[in-house]
Amino acid sequence: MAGKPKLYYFNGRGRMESVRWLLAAAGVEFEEEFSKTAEDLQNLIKSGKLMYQQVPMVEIDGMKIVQTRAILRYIAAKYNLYGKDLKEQTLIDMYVEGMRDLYDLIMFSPLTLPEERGKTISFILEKATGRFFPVYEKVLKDHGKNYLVGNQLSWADIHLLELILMVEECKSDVLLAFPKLQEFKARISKLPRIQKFLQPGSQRQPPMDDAGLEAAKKIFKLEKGMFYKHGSIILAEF
Ligand code: P9H
Repeated sequence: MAGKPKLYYFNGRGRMESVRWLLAAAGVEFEEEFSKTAEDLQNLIKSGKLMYQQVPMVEIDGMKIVQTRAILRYIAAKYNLYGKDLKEQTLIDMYVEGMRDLYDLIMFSPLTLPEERGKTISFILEKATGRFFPVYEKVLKDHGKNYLVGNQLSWADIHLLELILMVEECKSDVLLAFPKLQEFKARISKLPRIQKFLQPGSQRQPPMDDAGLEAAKKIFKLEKGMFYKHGSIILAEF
């Protein structure tokens, strides 16, 4: 019997949070090894376990999977969360990749310059309500089913709930204009495995706070003068 999957990352959401969500929704228990310092990460790199000297990395089924999307796709396919055929899989990819465009804006927002933060949040909310949420609201309205694809739970549903909760952290009443998404959120949150993951004490990570940001800066050597460009906004500079 293979051991539990083991997740290698830092003690925060970042790129690994979607993996935690997907494993929890699949009912799969997992262990975590947190890099708490730059030295921890360097030691992990020296171990040769990281193909690109980067995390996230997940040890599962004798593999050391890196690249967040590759990790997620493997888990989705392995636990029957990736549709029943190629067309459903492609629909799920379309939904998940769209969600990820918005998700990455939120994921990097803690790294935004403090004076840019207001503009970043406004940009996130504008894209959430003007581009992304309308798509998923329409899908649920048009087919009248409980799930986004094939009337069964998939990776797309799990990622959408995670994303909805993250956007609500930016603006709590953001779903006011999206009644189907409100119903969807209530329904999916009540699924036993997800309900358990949403309870305090689970391996779900809270939003990044200042201490977490400082830790991430040190671990990943996010130094002054380095910045990420995403679309037309500078996301972070130190
Ligand atoms: N394509 C931390 C907090 C929030 C968001 C991202 C990073 C990329 C994938 C060390 N890993 C700041 O960028 C840290 C990747 C993986 C890959 C890393 C190095 C990141 C973060 C840590 N940086 O999708 O998995 O960028 O290992 O030397 O690159 S995560």
